[in-house]
Amino acid sequence: MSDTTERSGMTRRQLMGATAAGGAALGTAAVGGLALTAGSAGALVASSTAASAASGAATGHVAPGELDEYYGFWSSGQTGEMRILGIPSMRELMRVPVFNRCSATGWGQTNESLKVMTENMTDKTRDFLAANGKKVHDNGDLHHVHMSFTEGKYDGRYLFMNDKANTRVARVRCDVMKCDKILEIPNAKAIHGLRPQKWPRTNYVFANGEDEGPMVNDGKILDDPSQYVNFYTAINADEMTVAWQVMVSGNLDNTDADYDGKYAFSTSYNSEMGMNLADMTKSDRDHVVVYNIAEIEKGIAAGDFIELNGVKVIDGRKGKNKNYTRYIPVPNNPHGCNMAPDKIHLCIAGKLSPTVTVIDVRKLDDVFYKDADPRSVVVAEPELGLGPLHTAFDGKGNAYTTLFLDSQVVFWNIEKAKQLFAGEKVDPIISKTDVHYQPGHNSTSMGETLEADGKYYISMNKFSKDRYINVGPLKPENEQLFAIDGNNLTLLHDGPTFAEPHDSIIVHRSLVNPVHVWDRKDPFWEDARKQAEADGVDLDYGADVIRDGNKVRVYMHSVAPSYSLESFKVKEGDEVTVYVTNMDDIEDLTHGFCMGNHGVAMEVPPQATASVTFTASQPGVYWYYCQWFCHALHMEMRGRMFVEPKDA
Ligand code: RUQ
Ligand code: CUA
Ligand code: CA
Repeated sequence: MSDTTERSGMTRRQLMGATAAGGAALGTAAVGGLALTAGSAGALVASSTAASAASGAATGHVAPGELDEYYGFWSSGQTGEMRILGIPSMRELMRVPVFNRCSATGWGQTNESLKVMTENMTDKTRDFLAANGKKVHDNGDLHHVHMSFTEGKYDGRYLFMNDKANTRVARVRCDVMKCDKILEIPNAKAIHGLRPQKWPRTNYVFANGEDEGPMVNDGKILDDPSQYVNFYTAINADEMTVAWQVMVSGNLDNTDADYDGKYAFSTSYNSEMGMNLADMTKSDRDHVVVYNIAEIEKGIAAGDFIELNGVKVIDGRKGKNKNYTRYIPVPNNPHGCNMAPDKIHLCIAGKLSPTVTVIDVRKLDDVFYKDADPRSVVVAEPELGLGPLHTAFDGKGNAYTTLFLDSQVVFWNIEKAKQLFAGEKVDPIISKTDVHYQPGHNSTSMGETLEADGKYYISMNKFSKDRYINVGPLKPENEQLFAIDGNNLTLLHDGPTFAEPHDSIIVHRSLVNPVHVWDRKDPFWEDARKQAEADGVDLDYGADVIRDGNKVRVYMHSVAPSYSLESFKVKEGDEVTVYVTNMDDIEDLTHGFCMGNHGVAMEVPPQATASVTFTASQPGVYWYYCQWFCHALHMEMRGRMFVEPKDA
């Protein structure tokens, strides 16, 4: 961290130096002051007190300028982005656009982001979007964010996340905190639960298809649910391609994987294959599907699959092939599916039932290979309260389950729950704590890994009600941070959030090491690099306008506070692509590019290239400007596009 101070110092000096070189008439003092407000001041303060970062842990208090001990990676539900928080301060640090479109960064508009959003899209979706005059979906519904694992521990490489709305899975690179892959999952409908494989490493990301549909969904079957199926998908995490799918009976809600690399699990709340609420809740029992990964891989290798829309699909429906899947009956309409870091216990939250079903995953071999009764793997089923949704762990044998209807978290002991199940007179419940209000997901620091440390607990509450001053009929959600101390949870912080984080993970900061500036050789703008090469242009220091029929490619770079092109000319009707490369190499010196009245804007962080394409259909003079406050002379960082009339 110590070099941050130095580099921040350099930021200021270089800002002033660049201004002087630009021949600005402003006094040095004024420029220095402005440069500080452009962002370097924060970095200076933060780095100077970095050493005391851990000091606030006991109280959760992180003083201004102090750094958090943990990263919180947050989903955002129907906003479609991923968020980064500091824990325990609960400060929101960053929003990473993924499935949504973003006005600030140009996500969904730049050619680089459009490539990520479209390259692994099905043809069907591409055609659908074209029919609606679009290239990408405008929305997403991002529920679950999870990090890649190596041997049961977070490895800091990637974050994976689902889009329930448009059946996609995305990956975010942790080195730059940008989304680099979005994969639309064929056959499945509405990807909900998502988990990376924990052991031996994240070779697969597992993803649940929540909505049922006809196997071949071509408009011929509606009212014959017996022909409806669901798909469980294993994604090759390195390639971000579909490895295989399993066709299953009943829908799929949440999923998790074990710590041995042998089994993965899904909860199903609609084993009835009902098409309405009454039918989906009709049975006494639904089930947990258990996937035998090695047997499925063997089956695929032996050719026991059908090919459906380019994907190898194995038949794991009830009673079809008992090597691939087993169905464990659990109380009706379960929800959460959480593997404890003791490597043994899988906790299935009852939702409609006040219970959590605890499965000993070591007993699953007997079910698969000795045909033992599927219920024989259940080792506890404690009654905990109303509306159990998700369970988190402290690494000390305890579990924390959210009670949606009771607006509480129940803190309980797994071993005692097993004793109770075996007939002993013990109470597994350690405490119940009120939360505000109606919790869905929860998470503990490092709690879904072998390094669960039992320090912090987050309750992600679906309602804030009276917790904040009124902002109108649409209220924020409310998230509450607790310290776990002994047998108690101590409330440290309430944090309002915009629609609608579902899930979160809390990762120690030592495991996450993003860069400060991009590497010029980064593959993210590979296409721009190739195009510049073909055009004989220096992408790094370009100031060129290349005409290619009615396509015009404009290359410019930025060094605060100017672009290398102060104007360029195109003709009415030209398809214009503007490439901007930020040659500043100082941390936090982001520029932007906004073309006035063209709906075009993007971020250009240090040492990055970004590009955007539009049609110049209106003759006239248009100013483009830097839309990221970068310098005392940021306002002056602008230029003109001149669009000549067609027949001028
Ligand atoms: S689900 S509130 Cu989308 Cu994670 Cu349980
Ligand atoms: Cu460059 Cu503002
Ligand atoms: Ca049901």
